[in-house]
Amino acid sequence: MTPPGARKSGGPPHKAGGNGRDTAVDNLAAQSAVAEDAAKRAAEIAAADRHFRGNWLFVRSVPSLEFLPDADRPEVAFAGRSNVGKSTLINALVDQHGLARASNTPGRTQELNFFRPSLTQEPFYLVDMPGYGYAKAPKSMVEAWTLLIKDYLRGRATLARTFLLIDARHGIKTVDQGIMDLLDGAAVSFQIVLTKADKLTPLALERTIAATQELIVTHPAAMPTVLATSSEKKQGLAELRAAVIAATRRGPA
Ligand SMILES: Nc1nc2c(ncn2[C@@H]2O[C@H](COP(=O)(O)OP(=O)(O)OP(=O)(O)O)[C@@H](O)[C@H]2O)c(=O)[nH]1
Ligand SMILES: [Mg+2]
Repeated sequence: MTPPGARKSGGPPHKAGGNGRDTAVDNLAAQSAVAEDAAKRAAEIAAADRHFRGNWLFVRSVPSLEFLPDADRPEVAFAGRSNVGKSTLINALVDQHGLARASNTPGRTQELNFFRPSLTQEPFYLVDMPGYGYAKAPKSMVEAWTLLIKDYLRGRATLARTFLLIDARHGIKTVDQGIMDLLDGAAVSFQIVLTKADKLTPLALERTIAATQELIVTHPAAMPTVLATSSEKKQGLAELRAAVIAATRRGPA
C-alpha cells in the first residue's frame, strides 16, 4: 500500500534527444538531485520531530478576539468543517491524548484553543479552531463561531499558515471553498490536509488527493502539496509536523 503523506506532482525532468553519453550524464545528475532532495526532506522531518517532542501545554481558550494571547510568536491554525478531526489530529501530532478535546459529537470545540510546546528553541502556537458548517447547532451559536473563525483567519498578524482539514471521504465542499476564498482574499497561506485516510482504500485516497490538487490550483494562497493523514493509524504525521515547522519559520504569510 502507498503510505499517505506528502505527494508532489512530477519527477526529475526528462530530456529528449541528445547522444547516449549526454543522456547518461543527465540521468546521473537527475538521480543525484533526487537523492539530495530525499536526504534534505529526511533531515527536515527529523528536525521537525524534535520540535514536537516533550510536553505540550494548553495556553488558553479564546471566545472572542480581545482574549487572544499577545502576537509575539508565529502560530498555525487547524481549521475545517465540524467533526473533520481537527482536535484529534492535534493530539496525534503532539502525541498527547486529550490535550485538545475531541468528540463524536460535532460542535465539540467552540473557542479558539491555543497550545504551545514546553521545550523548544523556537516558540510557536498551535491553534485548534471551532468547526464550521455544523447545521444542527442553534443559529446564534453558529453565527458567533463563524464570525470568530473568519475574523481570526483574516486578521491575525502572526498567523503563519492555516491547515485546512478536509475529510478524505467527502472532499472539498462549498463551505470549504468559502473559507479558501477568504484566505486568498486575506493572503493567508493555507495547506489542505486530508483526514481519516484510514477510511479509504489506497486507490480511492490517491484519487481524492489528485482531485483535491486539481481543485486548489486556482487558489493563490494554497500550498501546492496536499497532505493525507490518519490520526487513527498515525499516518502522514511526520510530513505534517515538518510542514508546521516550515510554516512557523517563514513567519506571517
Ligand atoms: N477513523 C478515524 N476517525 C477519526 C480520525 N480523526 C478523528 N476521527 C474521529 O472523528 C470524530 C471527530 O473528531 P474531532 O477531533 O473531535 O473533530 P473536530 O474537527 O475537532 O470537531 P469539532 O471540534 O466539533 O469541530 C471523533 O469521533 C474522532 O475519533 C481518523 O484519523 N480516523
Ligand atoms: Mg474539535
